[in-house]
Amino acid sequence: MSHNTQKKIAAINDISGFGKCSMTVTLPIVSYLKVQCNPVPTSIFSNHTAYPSFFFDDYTDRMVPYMQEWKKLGLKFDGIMSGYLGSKEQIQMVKTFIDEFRTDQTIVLIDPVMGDNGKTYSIYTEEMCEAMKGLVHYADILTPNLTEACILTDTPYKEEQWKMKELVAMAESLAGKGPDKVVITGIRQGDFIANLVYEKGKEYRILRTHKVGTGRSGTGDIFASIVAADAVNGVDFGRSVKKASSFIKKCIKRSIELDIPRADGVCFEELLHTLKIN
Ligand code: PXL
Repeated sequence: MSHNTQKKIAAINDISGFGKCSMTVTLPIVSYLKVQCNPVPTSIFSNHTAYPSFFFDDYTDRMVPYMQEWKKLGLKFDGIMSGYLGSKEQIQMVKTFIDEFRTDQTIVLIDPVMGDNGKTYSIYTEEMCEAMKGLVHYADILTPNLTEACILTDTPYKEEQWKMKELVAMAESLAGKGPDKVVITGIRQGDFIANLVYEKGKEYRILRTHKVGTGRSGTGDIFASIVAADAVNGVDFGRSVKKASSFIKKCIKRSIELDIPRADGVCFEELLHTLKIN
């Protein structure tokens, strides 16, 4: 018997008590997709940082002893994923975790959560953006939104009018740093939202869905959670991207019906049962 018989993903992320995002999204979604989800908390927030005020407790210095216990248990992970990281030290901690726990079989997904709509999130500094560039080298799968892809490749941000050539150049530049698979999400194209899917050795693809409503908090975390669990389950990358974006679209529609404020994220619980395992 071993602790490593069931598929599992170590999820390095914060816990935000309110405003559905990060760990509170990843845990249920990864579990629903039949993969054990093992949280590595980076910090605890009363609510995420898009609200005008929040309480924040940094967990960075507790992360090493936490990991050491997992080492003692001999835990091995099919996947390691990271999301929102609140300091440059936490970004370093993710590197340490990957160095300690990655095996030949481990798929590492880095969601370089840094900002949206052309702006960085409130506590994100220039120094952290630089540190995040270093973390890209550790990824097998990278899931930046358009803003994050621009920051990571030093490309000026613009809202629309992206030429395919420019988007592919960003994806290629990011893949050049290590990841085999890159998806740039949230590209506005008129009434559509597009994702650029880039896989080394394959033709790039642009996958579009009809835009509904406006952007909402936590949707990037839902996206990354589905893609990470699917990757561990052996689901084709393009299929997984399609599945994640159509699920998010349904969640946004339902959240509009229920009149949920944008910052509160999406009511994915209502629709989790519609998510396909493969
Ligand atoms: O959804 C990304 C995210 C996660 N965690 C915290 C955040 C954000 C985005 O604002 O503030 C604490």
